[in-house]
Amino acid sequence: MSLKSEQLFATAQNLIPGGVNSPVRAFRGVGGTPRFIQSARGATITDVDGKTYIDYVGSWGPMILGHADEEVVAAVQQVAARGMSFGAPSELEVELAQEVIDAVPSIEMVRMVSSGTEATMSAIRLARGVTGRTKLVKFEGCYHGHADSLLVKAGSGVATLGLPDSPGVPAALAQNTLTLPFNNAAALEQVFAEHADIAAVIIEPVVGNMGCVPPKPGYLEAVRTLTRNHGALLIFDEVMTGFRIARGGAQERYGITPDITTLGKIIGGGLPVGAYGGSRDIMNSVAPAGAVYQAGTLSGNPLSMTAGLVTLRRLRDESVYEQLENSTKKLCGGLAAAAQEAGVTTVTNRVGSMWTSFFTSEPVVDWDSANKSDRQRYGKFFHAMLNEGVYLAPSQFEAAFVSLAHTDEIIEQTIEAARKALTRMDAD
Ligand code: HOZ
Repeated sequence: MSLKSEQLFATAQNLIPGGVNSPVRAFRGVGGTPRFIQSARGATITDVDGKTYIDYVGSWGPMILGHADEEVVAAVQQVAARGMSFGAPSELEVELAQEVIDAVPSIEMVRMVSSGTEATMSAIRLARGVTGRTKLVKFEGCYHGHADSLLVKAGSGVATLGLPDSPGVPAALAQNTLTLPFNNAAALEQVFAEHADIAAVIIEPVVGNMGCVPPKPGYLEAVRTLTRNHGALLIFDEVMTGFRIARGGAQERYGITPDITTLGKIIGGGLPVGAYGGSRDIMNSVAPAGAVYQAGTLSGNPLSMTAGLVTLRRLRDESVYEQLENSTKKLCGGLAAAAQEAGVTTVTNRVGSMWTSFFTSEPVVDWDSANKSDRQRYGKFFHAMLNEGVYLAPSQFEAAFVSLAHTDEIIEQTIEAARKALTRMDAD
């Protein structure tokens, strides 16, 4: 029973569109009532009805240290007592900028904003400003936030709700976004042959927003070469992958240098943040150094900077990535074996501590193959896991995340829960 969650959801639906402040949370991808969360600690979250779950959403990526990490909480409390926002520069912004620049190979200068959406929106304006070109290339099933030019064949909540595009996006704007299949270099080559006016190609180098979909070997290299040869900028959207699949993100893991990188999630340690960065030359085009305008009242606020700084400093130790790799590998191996034992066909994709089990029999390499997944079966699995005390993403088309608080014991408990859930899901 989730009585209090049901009551809260009923009330919320009268007050907030769909009862939630971000669509995927409404459980429409899996059915049922969203759990209203009261608290979280380490690898677990506890709902208002007092049920505790092992959590693989991790606030959609930021909680790499686990929830309510003591050091992060203490630092944020201390800083909050000295003032929560100044609308003027502070030392913490300089420290976080330095931390990001030291870690992310292609970033020489960085600008802080307040969300991933703001970061990608600003990165695109910058690319257009620098190149003097208009068109943008994105990939089907990739999601880069909810700015107008990016809500075309997008993943995440848009895919979950089955919305092709969003009303309210002017056709004139959508026409400037060219959408191609992910993992298909020939399609990108062709689009460059047909359009001379491409300012930028924006890509999730490892997609998280149609579920976890890795790049095929050589694909990112081809994207880099094509963009360079055609004078377009390459934007890596590392909001999810930054400090997640390696300290320096996908660009470190795959050895590719983008022109502009967007960040978010982990760099705010659980508080609202986004960032975009690149070479000194490109970033000096941003106001007030240059003419491309972008601003924000809460940008670089001391609370987000502090939570981010404490988090990133803890991630300096390379062994954390080894731990994440090993625990997620163990988890995904266990889940795949449990599915096989139960006679349930799944395909599990993983890069570092990002993963998704797709309810399909074919390799998932792009949106078309992800979209072949059986959403209803995912919904059944999701609820069976919830009954066993494991909270997964309430959509087939979202990545799951392992944190440093997911111990071996917690991973084993999850695999055991999956054994039961996969055996019982069709009976429920
Ligand atoms: N679309 C977000 C994840 N890819 C979900 C955001 C949220 O609901 O918090």
